[in-house]
Amino acid sequence: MLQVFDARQLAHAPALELHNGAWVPHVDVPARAQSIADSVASFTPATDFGMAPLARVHTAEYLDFLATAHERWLAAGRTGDAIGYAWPVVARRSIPLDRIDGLLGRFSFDASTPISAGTWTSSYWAAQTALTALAPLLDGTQRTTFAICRPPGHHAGADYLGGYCYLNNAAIAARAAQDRGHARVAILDIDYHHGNGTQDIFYEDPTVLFASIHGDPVTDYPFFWGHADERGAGAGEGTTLNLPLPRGTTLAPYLAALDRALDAIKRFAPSLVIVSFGADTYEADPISHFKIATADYPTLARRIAGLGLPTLIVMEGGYDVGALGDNVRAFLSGF
Ligand code: SP5
Ligand code: ZN
Repeated sequence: MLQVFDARQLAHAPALELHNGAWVPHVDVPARAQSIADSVASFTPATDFGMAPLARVHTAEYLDFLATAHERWLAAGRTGDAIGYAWPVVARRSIPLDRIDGLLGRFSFDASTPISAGTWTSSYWAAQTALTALAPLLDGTQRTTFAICRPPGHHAGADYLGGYCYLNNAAIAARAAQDRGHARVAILDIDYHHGNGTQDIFYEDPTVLFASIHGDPVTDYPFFWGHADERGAGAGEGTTLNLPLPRGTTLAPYLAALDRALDAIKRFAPSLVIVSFGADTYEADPISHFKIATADYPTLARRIAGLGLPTLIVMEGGYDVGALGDNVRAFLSGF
């Protein structure tokens, strides 16, 4: 199995996030990606596919903002990480603001996703990592590949960051696959958190199925997306499937939900599947609340492998750095 990792993803080093009213050390530490890379036998660095595949998913204004936000923050006389403190209420009109604080609010939705000096570099190479891992699936030389992406991507929408995510690596890979002839692509999101960015990007798109199993947003971040009645809209009605599960969920009910997601994928009949894989479903994850054990991950993976489709695995969350390498290796072993 080809595994792709690029060390430029370690440049992203946000210091703090706002958590329960306090500024606490950010959990997306560079050591996360390094521990995954250390746990796989060998990896290939990313190839540069340029900006075009990113622009298939993200707006030009957003990409320009993200690439320049930290410079603008410094130019405004600030130090450290750029972060917003005011957000537009849904459906407020878009105002062409120039002040960095206005832009940060406009292009983000939470206070846990600071832009550090290295954020653009790492986000860019995380997207290239996903594209590099996709390439051998497109030419048929591999059946399953793994992209060690950091920062993660599934909370990032077409024009917003949040949830530790800046560019939506899985969505960028999905569009690139479509551009290379895969008319129908399924994204199976098994991170603990709902992948609101991916959902938004494809919400009205009947050609991409988004199926997600996640902690119930009634109790868990990102709260405003991921409820079971969100099923897509317009031409995309029915191609979004949300399977929220309660805190404390163990393997058996998790597998029941996974089988529902896999049945939906089979009915959709894609020619390629992208797995947004978060190891934050792990029982000891410091910010999540499912009870999946390391020994359970091969079982999950075998069921996904049972689809028999070319499969790109894209790394999303997972914050128990000490166990992360073992959990990822366990998951990959099921393929
Ligand atoms: C990709 C991904 O897994 N993103 C998760 C984003 C969750 N963000 C908010 C949850 C609040 C947890 N803050 C924890 C700080 C503990 N030190
Ligand atoms: Zn997560």
